[in-house]
Amino acid sequence: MEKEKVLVTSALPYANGPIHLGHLSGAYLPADIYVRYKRLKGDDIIYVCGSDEHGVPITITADKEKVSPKVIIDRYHEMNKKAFEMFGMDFDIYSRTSLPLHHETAQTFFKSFYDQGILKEKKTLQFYDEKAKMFLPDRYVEGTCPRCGYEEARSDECENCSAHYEPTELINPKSKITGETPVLKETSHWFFPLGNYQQWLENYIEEMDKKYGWKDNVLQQCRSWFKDGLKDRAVTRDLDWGVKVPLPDSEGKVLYVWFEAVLGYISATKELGLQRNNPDLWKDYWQNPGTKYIAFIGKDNIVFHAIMFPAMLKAWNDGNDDKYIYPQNVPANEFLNFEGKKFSKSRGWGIDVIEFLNLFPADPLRYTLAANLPENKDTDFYWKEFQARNNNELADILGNFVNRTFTFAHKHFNGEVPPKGKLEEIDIQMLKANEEYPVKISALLEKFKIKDAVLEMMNLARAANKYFNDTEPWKTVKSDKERCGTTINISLQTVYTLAEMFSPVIPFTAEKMFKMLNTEKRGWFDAGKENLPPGHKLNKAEILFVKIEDKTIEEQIAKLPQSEETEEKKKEISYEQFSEIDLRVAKIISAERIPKAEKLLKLQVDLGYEKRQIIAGVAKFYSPEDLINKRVIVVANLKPAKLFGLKSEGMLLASENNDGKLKIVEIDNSVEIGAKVK
Ligand code: B3M
Ligand code: ZN
Repeated sequence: MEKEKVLVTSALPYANGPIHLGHLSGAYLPADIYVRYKRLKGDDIIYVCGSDEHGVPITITADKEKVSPKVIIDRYHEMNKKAFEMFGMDFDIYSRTSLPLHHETAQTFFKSFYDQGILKEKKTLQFYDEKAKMFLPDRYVEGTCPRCGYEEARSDECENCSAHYEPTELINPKSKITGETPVLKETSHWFFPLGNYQQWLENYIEEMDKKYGWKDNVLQQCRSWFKDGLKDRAVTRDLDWGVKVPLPDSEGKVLYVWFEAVLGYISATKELGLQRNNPDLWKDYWQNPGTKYIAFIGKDNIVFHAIMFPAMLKAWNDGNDDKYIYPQNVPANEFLNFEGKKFSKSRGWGIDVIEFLNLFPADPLRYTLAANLPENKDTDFYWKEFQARNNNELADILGNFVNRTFTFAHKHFNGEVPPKGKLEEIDIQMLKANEEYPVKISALLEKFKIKDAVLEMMNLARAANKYFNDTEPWKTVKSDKERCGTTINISLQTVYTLAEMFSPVIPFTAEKMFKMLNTEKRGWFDAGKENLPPGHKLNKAEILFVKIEDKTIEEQIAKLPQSEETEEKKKEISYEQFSEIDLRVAKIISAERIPKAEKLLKLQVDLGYEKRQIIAGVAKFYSPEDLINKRVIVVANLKPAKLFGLKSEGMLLASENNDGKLKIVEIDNSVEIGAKVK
């Protein structure tokens, strides 16, 4: 099999808080499994990651704690690095974007774009806090939404009604730093003309998908960006913290964090080369057309990795002699939730990685997360599932098989691999499975179907247990020792195959298995061969998995905040207050999408006594056809509002899950249109 040259990156986590299980499932564990497998296969691979140490969230945390951003990034860089180590991440380097090497790299890119005349300078009006003497980034300004009246709207978008507007439209803006009313002041920024690269990007993505099969969630997001048309993106900000803009007269300006963070992958590879006394190492990957570059990320980072970053690399390549490669695949995952709700630091919902790994070993967590990766849709971590995966799968299937095999080898064969006797069909089938599984699992891993690959690994362990049961060595040990030896020989070969197959997922356990087998890894495609000659001496067995008791899991569940603490409850109202709301049954007569408003649908509803137009934020959950003729409940006396410039006279009742999914409250046809709801 031909060796590949592979470069793998995982999104650089913000050094702004501890990573949690959701991060692991999104961009880190799948990449680690892939990398470990590739290494076993003998491919030439490097795996690069590090902390993203700039950006407004970090300065906000620093302000809150009244310390410098440096204190924050040092704290969380170390913490996350340690968490990744405990979790068994096999990075070649875990770098950081605050390093001078990264600043230089990012500035060189910016300078090249500037010198090529690619960047456009534009003057914009931006909020300025006269007391703090600084321009305020979007997240530093809060005010009342000009569309729906929500009072905690951000300066350019409202999370309540999803409206986007100009900061100048925000009502009653307040600086989050001083609480003062900011003024609008002119500033100028550099814009990257992403639109100029749209055609190229569309071709690039189409070609990559054709050749390598991109994931649907990634393609869909990209296509929706293309449909809207790519626009100029500001790549500078008025801020102190970050990579300085390398131009004269740009005091107080830094590169936009996303512009430089993606380049952090390159800087980290440069640092790796320096550590290995091979300063040109990075070129051998980033500028080698023979390298396959895979960028693992979570779904919220798709636009930056599948659109922005390739466009930047293209812009570099257009104007320089040294040429970068582009991501060959961007296998983005959806999100992992925790016990049915989104992870939330502020509500205490979820668990940090270090906290978890102080309680349980890494492998059961790795296995549980890997068996349930959010590859195509959001998934959940449940404590009970974690317990079940550990007890019923790792311990009862894999652990049990290894344990039975070793017990027999030590008790009846002097701790040595017994020779095989004459093979029966069942033996031949088991040996065949040993050869076939590595091929099958490899095909899945190559396609980033990691969850399916993990399922197959456990299937091999299931098959092995069945083989052990069906050959009944506890009987043959008395009646036909040679026959018993055959079972144990083949079982030991299978323990070897399992150790190697499972090692990308549960590396700590696999190490123990190799030690017990008193041998080393041979490499992925040799795993299924007969690796242990008769007479090979085994080491003594170790316990691979400890069962987790109900009480241990219940303690963890009990630690979660009760729903009252996580739910914000509204204040009591009187019956009169409630009765002021005019709720009516209405029929939806027509529904259509609103261009540029991804979340909204324009509905015409019949209230019996009149027809109304309602703009409803349900476009993500319903297509217009779904809604026609449905009977719904409408707040009929709600003050009319304008959304996206369209009149909205009323509101539909809908329920909202913790993950933000909306479901419209429906009522059946036996109820008349216009009926009052009380
Ligand atoms: N730090 C966002 C995140 O942690 C961002 C990723 C950067 S990748 C270059 O999700
Ligand atoms: Zn709003």
